[in-house]
Amino acid sequence: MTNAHGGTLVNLYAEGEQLLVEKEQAKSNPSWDLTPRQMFDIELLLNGAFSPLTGYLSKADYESVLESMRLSDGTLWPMPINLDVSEAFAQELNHGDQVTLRDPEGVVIANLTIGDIWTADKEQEALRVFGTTDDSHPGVCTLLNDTQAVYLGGRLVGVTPPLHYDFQQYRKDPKALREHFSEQGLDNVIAFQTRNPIHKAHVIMMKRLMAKHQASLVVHTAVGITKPGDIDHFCRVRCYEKIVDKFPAGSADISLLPLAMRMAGPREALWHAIIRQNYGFSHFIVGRDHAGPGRNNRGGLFYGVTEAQDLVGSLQNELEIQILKAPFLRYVEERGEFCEEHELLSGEAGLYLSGAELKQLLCKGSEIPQWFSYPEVIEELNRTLPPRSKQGFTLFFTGLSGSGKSTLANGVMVKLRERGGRQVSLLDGDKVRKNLSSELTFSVEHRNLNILRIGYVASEITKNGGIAVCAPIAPFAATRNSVRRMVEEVGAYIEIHVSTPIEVCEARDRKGFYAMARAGKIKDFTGVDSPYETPENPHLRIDTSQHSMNDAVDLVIEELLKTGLLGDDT
Ligand code: PPS
Repeated sequence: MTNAHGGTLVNLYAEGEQLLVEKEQAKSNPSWDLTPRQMFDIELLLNGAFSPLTGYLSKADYESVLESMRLSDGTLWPMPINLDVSEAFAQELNHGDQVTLRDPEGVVIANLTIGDIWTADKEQEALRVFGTTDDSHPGVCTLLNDTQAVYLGGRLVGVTPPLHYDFQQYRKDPKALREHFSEQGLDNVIAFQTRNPIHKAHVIMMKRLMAKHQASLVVHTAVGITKPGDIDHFCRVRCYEKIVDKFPAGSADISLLPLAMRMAGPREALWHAIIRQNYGFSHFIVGRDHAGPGRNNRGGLFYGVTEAQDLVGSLQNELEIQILKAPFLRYVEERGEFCEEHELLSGEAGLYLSGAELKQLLCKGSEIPQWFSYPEVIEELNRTLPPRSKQGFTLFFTGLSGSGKSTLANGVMVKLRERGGRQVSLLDGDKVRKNLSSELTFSVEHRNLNILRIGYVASEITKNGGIAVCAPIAPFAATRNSVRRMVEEVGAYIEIHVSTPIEVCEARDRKGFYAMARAGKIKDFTGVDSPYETPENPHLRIDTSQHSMNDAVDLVIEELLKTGLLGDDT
């Protein structure tokens, strides 16, 4: 299908007879359960948002994309899109085999006919796509830690479109949005990509571009995976609903893009533009530090603020969609208006609040300045984002057996309850092993599974505003990091290393396990014949042989007060 904007649109869904054949084949194919990230990718592959892709990239296309942001036939396409699967699953697969891809409930989404199978060089991919292997970059972190080792390329045939229950009135696939634009006679429509709430400066910036290009506007918001810690899309969409009437009647709309962002800056901006072209937009706004992941470990930006605008702008002649550079507006108090940098008079500084600064104000429960946003938007943000002192968090104690972590965790829990006003749950190592992980051994694999279970429960408690106090041994750094990432998607994660030396733990030997381990009666005992990887960067280290338990509890509470999570201090 073609229309005025966007070129040929791929549609990978089977219909009629072919659909019946695909459903039949799915019954005997090996199955792969798609992860949330893979669900977003496949939705956009199948509905043509990723046109001209007809499936996951072949190895040649993948390498070409990394090298030159183009498929091997020269077509612009900056982002590797592959199905990553485990080595164990890949072992059974060969070129030409079919795999059925299912959603987490087992519904058949698509059949994949495998073209290429290969083990990805992830460090190389990170360098090419993100320009760094620094895993404080969220895209790099996902790639290096969560993406499976083996990549599949191949052709997809869609069976069932992924289902969404939320905001259905705003969910239009590329075909539906193109048809909508045609029916409404909308020739010029600007897409505004965002993963944040919209405030006054954004609205004024968009109005300026709309007037200049005689265009209407769609807030085409990413609602798949965005940057960890972002305000969730439920709240954001409710905020967008409050700003639509700030535009001339009927000129602005909302539409949802189920995109798993990579936060790859310039490359990602180009990808965003191509996707919006596929949705039939005539114009696309590229922002400052577009799809930037924030600051790196040294406090600097990963990409230059105009790098994305420069890259996409330089490729304008290969794009059908017109690229608009977002002007950067500041509020000039003296004049009571927003100005672009070049409009500032000498001596005028202009006010600006970054997304992170806004979040800080909301977390402190501080007032948001009137010049910055609309009261309706602020009210909505306050409704969803309680101040930090009312948000959930996870307090994760890790340390050797006998280090005192259970006693300390219990003491802290009791103190928190004494303060009141918060729901506290204790996930102690022994108790979890009895109730949640009774079938698990102390092998590396089972320990990791045990800790991930604790992390899952802790993140659920945290998400719902509770305090999860965890006290397992958790000997492996990578697993602790997985828990941290899981929790940080929904709240704060505080790690406390109970660093009591092994000699002291062994001398205490309350349960007699050290003696049994030394005598070879227990195998894989942490610190004896199984390793403990010392946390590199915990919030606090407490050696319980150097402090009374009362003091140790106080140290933890003091640390929590410093973070603002208990409300009395910041
Ligand atoms: S892990 O590694 O985090 O999964 O361990 P965890 O679930 O916290 O262990 C809970 C308690 O199991 C007892 N125990 C052992 N610990 C370590 N290694 C071996 N092989 C082992 N076998 C039994 C031990 O008493 C742990 O409790 P704590 O409170 O740490 O002493």
